[in-house]
Amino acid sequence: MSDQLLIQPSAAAIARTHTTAEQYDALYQRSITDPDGFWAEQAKRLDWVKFPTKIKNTTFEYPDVSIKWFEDGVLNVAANCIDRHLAEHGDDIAIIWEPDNPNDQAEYISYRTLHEKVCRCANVLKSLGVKKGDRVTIYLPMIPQAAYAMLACARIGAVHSVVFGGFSPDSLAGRINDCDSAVVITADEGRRGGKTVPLKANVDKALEDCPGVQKVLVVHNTGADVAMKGSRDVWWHEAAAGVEPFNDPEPMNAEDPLFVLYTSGSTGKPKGVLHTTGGYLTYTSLTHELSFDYKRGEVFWCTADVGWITGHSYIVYGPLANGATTVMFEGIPSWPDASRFWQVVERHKVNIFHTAPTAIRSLMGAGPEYVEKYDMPSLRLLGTVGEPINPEAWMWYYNKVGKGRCEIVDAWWQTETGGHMIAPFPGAIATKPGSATKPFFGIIPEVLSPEGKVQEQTKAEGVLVIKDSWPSQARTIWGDHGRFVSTYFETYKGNYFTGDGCRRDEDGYYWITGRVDDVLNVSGHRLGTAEVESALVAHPKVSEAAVVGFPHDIKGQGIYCYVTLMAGETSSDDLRVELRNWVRKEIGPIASPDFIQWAPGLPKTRSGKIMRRILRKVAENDFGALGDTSTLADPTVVDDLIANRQNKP
Ligand code: 6R9
Repeated sequence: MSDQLLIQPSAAAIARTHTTAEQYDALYQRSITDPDGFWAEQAKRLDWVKFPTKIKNTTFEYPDVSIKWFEDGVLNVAANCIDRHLAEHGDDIAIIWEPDNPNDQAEYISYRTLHEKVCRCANVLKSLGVKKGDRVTIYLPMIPQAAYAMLACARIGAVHSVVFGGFSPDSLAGRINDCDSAVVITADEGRRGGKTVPLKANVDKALEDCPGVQKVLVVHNTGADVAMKGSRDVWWHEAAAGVEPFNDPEPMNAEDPLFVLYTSGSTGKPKGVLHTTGGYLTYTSLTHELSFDYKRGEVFWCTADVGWITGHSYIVYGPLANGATTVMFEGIPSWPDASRFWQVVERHKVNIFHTAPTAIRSLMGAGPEYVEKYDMPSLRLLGTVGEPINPEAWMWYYNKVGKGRCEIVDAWWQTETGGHMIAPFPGAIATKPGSATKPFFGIIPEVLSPEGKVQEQTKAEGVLVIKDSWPSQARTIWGDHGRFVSTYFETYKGNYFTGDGCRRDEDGYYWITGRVDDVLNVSGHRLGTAEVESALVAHPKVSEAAVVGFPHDIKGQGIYCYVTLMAGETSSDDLRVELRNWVRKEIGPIASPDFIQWAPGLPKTRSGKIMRRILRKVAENDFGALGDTSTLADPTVVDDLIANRQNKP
């Protein structure tokens, strides 16, 4: 064993676990040596209209990548998440909705009520002309209607594309047009941290550039006075009152699309990651049960937004497929103060709590008094996801929030993987603060050198790839299968390339070190440097821009921008503020630059390529490690960059 801190599972976790340490080893081996047998058995956890006879049919062979799971199976995701629980568990609570303002009433939505709401929404969508295979964009705050809308799409076989409510009208328009949605679902306004978000106004603005959108379904949420456009805009509550509360779920092929979710890559254009029906639900339901050791009756709270994959898989689909009680929280961790999360845990007797390292670090920074007031005896397990967690934050989570008696589950995965890939099985795998530990069933991680050489030793460092397919893997990028193949399967042939760097220690534990491509992870949100660059150069005064990440205490990574102005323009602090607001408007507040440095020239090679390595080092204040600058077209720009490095926002 290594000398790193190793935290053994508690006696309580061992006593109740679904999977003991011995079972984990045996089942993992079986999942690798006999994937057909293993996954056929796991698929039985769902209700199928027709159980599949073909289980795995996949190849990572470049360029003929093809991924099919359960391909002759037929099922409906909404029926699995709702209808099958009705007979025995109809009165169980499916969703606890906790509003932004702690003085407002929570809502408790039973599976029976969920059924009615989803059926009505499904019928409304049909009445608006939505058919199987059509795309529907959902731009909603964290209100129950977001889950109803997703499940209603799944029920009628429409493909949803949820866009995070913090994205700007421009970002929304790009995502609507990319997947050709004819229907958008939104709300008058959203609420977050005591403020309102003008969602309907944003949609109106976005739709100026979306000629294909025919109908907008609007949730009456805050009651704000919003403009409704005659034949286009429809109030949800009015339409829902006029349709039947029953709807027969559409039988779907296991490989029919379930949803598209846009995520950032290393180019300026976000990718529409496509997930399908049978494999996605089998895997998210299995990981939800095993990674959290979930048992029926427990209250499960994942604090993500449904606009991200974590919200899709572990607020909506995984938990509801398992008949769980899932908490949906409209608010933020810091409002009205830094005890808001703990107040909600006590109020709803949450057993399993799941959040992101950025939230943990900021609450840690707010001081211990907020969390110490709360005993939280209901808590049993704490999850962390979205970015690497530093051991200090891990220990704070373990000691202060979990009071030293809760298991910590650090789950590494991605929008493209659909569900958890590397995570400790509670009660079976000892944890190490900062490590996501061991692979889930069916997952074969491999560490390669950057040049692609397999690292044979257990102890190794390099890039992380996955050697074979798993059921909830993304199938393609919407409308651009070539980009799917080149992004994930071209660099390290025969493998799925994750874009992450990683270290494997002598015990075979995986430690994710972060992205090795031009993707930033700011507060757990993925953002392409190229997206921020194209927003900057869209400003009339900007001629060129280069964006890099730098280590940030709370956010994990911050955004550092080098900007070259058009000839004749003068730099000023006012212009800095203007550019920062411009980027917020172009993409959304999550892309707000931390630093903007005026750069009369950028470090380019003679072939015109920007040497980002140098820009990263300057942003990190690490001038000693600039490396070879002799290939630069003009090496003197580096002195100017160093002299003008920003250390004040
Ligand atoms: C689920 C999600 C994916 C990227 C991924 C990696 C980082 C996620 C992590 C983690 C270290 C963890 N990441 N979980 N890094 N430890 N437990 O976040 O999906 O938004 O697509 O981001 O996030 O860099 O490649 P997504």
